[in-house]
Amino acid sequence: MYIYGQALKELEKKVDIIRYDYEYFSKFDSIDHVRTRIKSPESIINKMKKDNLELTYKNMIENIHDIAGLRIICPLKSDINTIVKYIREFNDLEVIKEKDYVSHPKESGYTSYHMIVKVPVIIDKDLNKITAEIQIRSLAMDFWASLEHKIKYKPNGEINEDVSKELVKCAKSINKLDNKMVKLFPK
Ligand code: 0O2
Repeated sequence: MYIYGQALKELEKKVDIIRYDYEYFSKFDSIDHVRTRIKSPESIINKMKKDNLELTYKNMIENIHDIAGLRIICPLKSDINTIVKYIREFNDLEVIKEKDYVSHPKESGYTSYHMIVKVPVIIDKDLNKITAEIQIRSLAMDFWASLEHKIKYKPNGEINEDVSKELVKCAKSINKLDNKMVKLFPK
């Protein structure tokens, strides 16, 4: 997993560049904070099983694109687009997939922008292109998503339907609140 850790370090350097550049020219923060994680072996195996993949190293490398994950949390929903544009501009990052759950929220109400990128990493003088996932979401949606994720993946199983419906309603309210905040804080 060392190589994924290196990929995340490279991505964090890019985030610092974005942060510095944006703040210098606009005098606003476009990034509240950043979190990184390396997917646990258990989660990797679960995902491979869910996708009906034979548990081989090759299948893992080729199909599991979120082993290295970096999450960028923005104060406002409108900052998400700004960050996406910056990421696309890095010549040495190859964007291989994008999912726009901001324009098209998931059924759960989840809104976020996901990008799968290939990050150049030099290990022992060899250049490697490592796949990583970048998730960009608002502070308010991060609050919802973190709790919802915890509730959904409770060790003692399924959540009941009423709680599930309430969570969808909460996500929709947060989305409305996010849109209101964008109007109150035009940049
Ligand atoms: P963790 O611990 O965050 O990694 P794919 O096969 O990759 O195309 P997948 O894996 O469903 O399809 O990808 P997708 O839809 O881009 O979303 C994967 C990740 O987004 C999840 O990772 C969550 O982090 C986040 N996510 C997506 N939908 C929801 C949602 O409804 N609620 C919350 N809270 N998070 C969501 P993991 O692997 O679930 O977990």
